[in-house]
Amino acid sequence: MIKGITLVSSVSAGDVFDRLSSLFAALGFEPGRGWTEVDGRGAAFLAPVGNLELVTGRTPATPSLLVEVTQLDQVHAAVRDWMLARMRTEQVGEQLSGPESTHWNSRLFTVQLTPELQLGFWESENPLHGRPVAIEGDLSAKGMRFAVVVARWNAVITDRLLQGTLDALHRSGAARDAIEIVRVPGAWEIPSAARTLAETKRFDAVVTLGVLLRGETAHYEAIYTEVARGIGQSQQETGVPHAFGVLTCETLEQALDRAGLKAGNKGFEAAVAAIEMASIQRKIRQASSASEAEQS
Ligand code: DLZ
Repeated sequence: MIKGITLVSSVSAGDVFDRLSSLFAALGFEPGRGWTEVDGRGAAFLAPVGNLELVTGRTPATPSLLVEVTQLDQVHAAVRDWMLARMRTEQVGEQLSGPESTHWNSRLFTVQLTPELQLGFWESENPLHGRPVAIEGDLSAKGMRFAVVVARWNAVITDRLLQGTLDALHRSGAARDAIEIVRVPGAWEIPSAARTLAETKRFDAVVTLGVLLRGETAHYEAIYTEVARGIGQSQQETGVPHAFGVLTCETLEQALDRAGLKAGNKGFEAAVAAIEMASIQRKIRQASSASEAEQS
């Protein structure tokens, strides 16, 4: 039901109204819906978030009107420049404080814009303050199990992709005996093997590796579509993350570039994605069990 908070501040003269409006616009406030009538005007300035804070037991932050910003020093410089262009230097010194540390792990400066209107601009010293909390995967493969399905077709490339995958898994902490490699004839066979492995539920993730070359494969599109669909379907229906490391290239040279020569190693990248997704799944499950436990 609550839609927002509005703080109304009366401004004595029309020119002050215009000057403050220009300052707030310059600082990046989104303009809201204003109004004009015969005997007065209103201008609204919107911030992405607002809150009403009640405090007891410790000294509240002052002033009571606080604007949270990022890059406090740049905001301070902008306010200072704006004031210097309109008033004497001594006056600026009296009305604008320098940024100072607060007792609530932040830095703050204040500005007396009119006799009635004092604003505080502040920035938290915690860079994550106010950021939405998100579940994100780690890149540690310790304690995880992986299946790697690799096509033998174009083995000169797929062997390099496999090396990249093993490199990423080992460097991220996966144990040697926690990785099972399954070789299949060609890309076409990858989905079926990936699905059989995923259905065993012995793996945290499956990495699929193959190379389809358009120049050498008459029914390239048909194979590619089915391989991509099959791997995606296996992932969705088994719930086990599948990383897609199947290259589709015009030429062998392009494929070599993507297998470690010039454009990174897509096998390495697929393994990193597999680790991250396995970690995300664990975290989502942990968060769900924790919230179920809380509710019961
Ligand atoms: C048949 C075929 C062709 C023409 N091209 C490729 C390719 O570029 N990459 C690949 O991984 N596999 C290819 N294959 C083999 C098929 O994927 C499949 O292994 C065979 O058709 C047997 O089912």
